[in-house]
Amino acid sequence: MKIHRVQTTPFTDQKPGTSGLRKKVSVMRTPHYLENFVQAVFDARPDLHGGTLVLGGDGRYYNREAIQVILRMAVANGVSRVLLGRGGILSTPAASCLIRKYRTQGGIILSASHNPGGPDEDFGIKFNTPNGGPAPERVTEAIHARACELEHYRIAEMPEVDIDRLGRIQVGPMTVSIVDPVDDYAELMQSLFDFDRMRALFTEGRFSMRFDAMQAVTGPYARRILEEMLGAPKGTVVRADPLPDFGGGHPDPNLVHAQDLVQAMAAPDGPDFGAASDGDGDRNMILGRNFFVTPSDSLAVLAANAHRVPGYARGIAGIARSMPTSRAADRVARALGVEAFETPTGWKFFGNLLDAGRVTLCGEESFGTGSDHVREKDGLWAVLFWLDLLAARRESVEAIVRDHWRRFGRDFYTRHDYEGLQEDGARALMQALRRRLDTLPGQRLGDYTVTHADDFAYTDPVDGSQARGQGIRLLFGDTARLVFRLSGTGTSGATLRVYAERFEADAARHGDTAQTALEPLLAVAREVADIPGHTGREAPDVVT
Ligand code: G16
Repeated sequence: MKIHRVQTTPFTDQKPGTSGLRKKVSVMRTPHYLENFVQAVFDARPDLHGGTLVLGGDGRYYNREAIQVILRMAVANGVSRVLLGRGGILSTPAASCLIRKYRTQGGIILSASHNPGGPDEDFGIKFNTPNGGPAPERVTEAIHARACELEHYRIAEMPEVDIDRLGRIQVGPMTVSIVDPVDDYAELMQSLFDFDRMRALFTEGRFSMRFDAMQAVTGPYARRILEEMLGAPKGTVVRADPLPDFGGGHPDPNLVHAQDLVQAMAAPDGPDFGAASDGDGDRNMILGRNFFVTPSDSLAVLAANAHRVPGYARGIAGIARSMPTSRAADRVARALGVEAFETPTGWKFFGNLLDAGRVTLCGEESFGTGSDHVREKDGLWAVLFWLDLLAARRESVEAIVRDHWRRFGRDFYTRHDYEGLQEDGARALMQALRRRLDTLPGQRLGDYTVTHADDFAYTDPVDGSQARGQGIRLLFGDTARLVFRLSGTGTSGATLRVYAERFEADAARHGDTAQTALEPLLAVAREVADIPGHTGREAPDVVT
């Protein structure tokens, strides 16, 4: 087998964002671009030489071509075994599961998550470390540094590998083991949840569910587990076939992009339980009949009920949430007497806490929930957790959440996204806020008085690593909070995220909608950040 050493010019824009490198397909297809990044991964992770690499992606446009390139480069870089999902398919949590279960030296996951797919849309690539989690910043920085200085990459000359047949293929000195993408993941789910109890829900026939796979990677996982293993009627999983362009949709499980599901759940005879997941299967949205569970509440409810689910019946060690996620989970942690952590946005920041056994459950407002069973957020896991809870409590989704609010109080919560902004304007907005951090405390803004203002910084309690500039926080006493940050996952322009929350202990006031309860606070946000002035926008593009 011939190994070529191909000359390349460094690409300085290969800096991974919140979760890996995400670019337009056209950029990824620039000659040597993908190869440059992959070589940087191999160079930054010498353990892969002679080691095992997990490989797979969410099946989006360019997935199959990229898999072939990475296989050729893996041989050339001395990888001894690649564990590949059949057809190049692995959901992000399933990839994490494989990396951990087979104690590999890491994995390459091809996905741009909830971003649209297709020739003119997005592609992504990220490296996960042997703990199964997204590479921490010191690793992504090493990969980026290497990508900026590379002069050559190594690639083998070989025929295409048939990635659609299960089994082992020998490619020169390297073995490619093509595995069923669902098997190991399904087995892990069985070890955590009470499958008999959930099956009874369906077989008794008084319960109905709709799972929207959004024509993305979770379809095969949900079909196998919900319909084949748990006996949910065929058709429970809709839009179940993964498509390279996600059917032209935006595979983001939220109230805007999963409209069909939201409407189905609003019908008088709609299903009892609705759920959706995203492009690569790590996000989730939870709905009851005509009832939306915010991701922040979902984390808090799961934590408060974890003792009812077999995998967590022994109790949880602690709970972590990303900073912009509401503080609902902190109240549960306090009640349980366990530690609560507030980390920057990005699942990678949970890794050390999970590895150290300090936390069991983690969650983010961006429709991400997970636990120590893998090191990624896990969409279907969250859905199964809820399903097991519904089976255990035999109450509706809405009843469970309202009961939770009565016990712990309600954290009204919303996020407003202003998308496709001019980068200069968005940066200027953040800079202007930053300049006022010292003078804002004590000021009265609308109905609220600022008690604390900062640019969130985090010191990892396990290894002491630091992250700065993670979002502007304006605190208004213990009850209300505004957060401003720029998204780190977009591929063009800038996205401003404004997060608003307000705590309400009085159950008599829990009936308001989040938008009504938070409008005065959102008015403060518009004004204090001068959103119209900096962005030219009067209203957000997406409200969740
Ligand atoms: C990624 C990260 C999450 C983060 C989300 C949004 O999710 O893994 O931790 O919360 O992006 O990030 P941002 O607000 O910077 O756009 P995913 O599902 O895209 O991998």
